[in-house]
Amino acid sequence: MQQRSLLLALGFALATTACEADKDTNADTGADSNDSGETGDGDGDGDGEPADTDEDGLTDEEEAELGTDPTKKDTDGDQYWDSWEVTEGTDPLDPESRIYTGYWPYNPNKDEMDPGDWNVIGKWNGTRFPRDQFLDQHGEWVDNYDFSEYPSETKPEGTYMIIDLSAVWCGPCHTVADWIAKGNNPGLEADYPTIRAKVHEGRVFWLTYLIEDGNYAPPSVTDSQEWAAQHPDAYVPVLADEEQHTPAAYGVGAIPHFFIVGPDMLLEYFPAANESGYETLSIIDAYDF
Ligand SMILES: [Ca+2]
Ligand SMILES: [Ca+2]
Ligand SMILES: [Ca+2]
Repeated sequence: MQQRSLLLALGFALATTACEADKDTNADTGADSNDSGETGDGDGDGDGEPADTDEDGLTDEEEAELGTDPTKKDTDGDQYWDSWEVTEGTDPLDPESRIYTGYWPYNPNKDEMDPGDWNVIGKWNGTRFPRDQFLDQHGEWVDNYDFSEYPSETKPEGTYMIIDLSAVWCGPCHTVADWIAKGNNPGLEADYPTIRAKVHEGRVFWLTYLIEDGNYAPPSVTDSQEWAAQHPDAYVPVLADEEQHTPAAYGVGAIPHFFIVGPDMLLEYFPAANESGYETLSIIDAYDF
């Protein structure tokens, strides 16, 4: 619960920052700010635009009908803006009704992005990580492009992702997952001393893709659930790649394998054939997020 609260607090901080301090950041996160001032009186005098005082994408009038707060982007405090919940059919007045049970981020603009294509991929920097959906440990379909363009305080243009290809049969994969979740591995902690903080402070996303089950077969949602139960971490989505798209496109001989995807969903770093996947962790560790 404490970890969830931290993420919640981060969400609040972001919303507050965007709302009160810097209207420029709003453009990236879905609020369609018009030319009226923050304290617009709502009469639309001259511009004809209905007022959206909190710039959450719902007009004050719509919010009055819904019962949501026209001065708060996220009325129920569940991290998801009121307009996003309306779009996705969840209840903006109920914090238990959320777009993702796992509190994963959400990008309302993802449909405007190039979705890429699993049949046209590359393993070099600047190529696109395709859009897809995967079942997480809560049994929900997760759109991987919801992690795109997600602003953090230090990276307003978005948050980078570590893509972790793991398998149930893979002992070292469990070792890494357990270290991320529990911090119980002095060797890994010494090698990559800043990674866990970066993951748990929302400065980088860690996405675990299960690419095989315990018998080298395609994974299922049950594998996601059992993995997350063994290595519980509220910040890490465990995604069952049932279709095995990621290993087909990005697999190498050894796992765990790690690569970096930018907030634009373009590969930021993919280890060369002669490099260890762990090199990715060194780069994230050294990077000043
Ligand atoms: Ca509004
Ligand atoms: Ca609102
Ligand atoms: Ca809600």
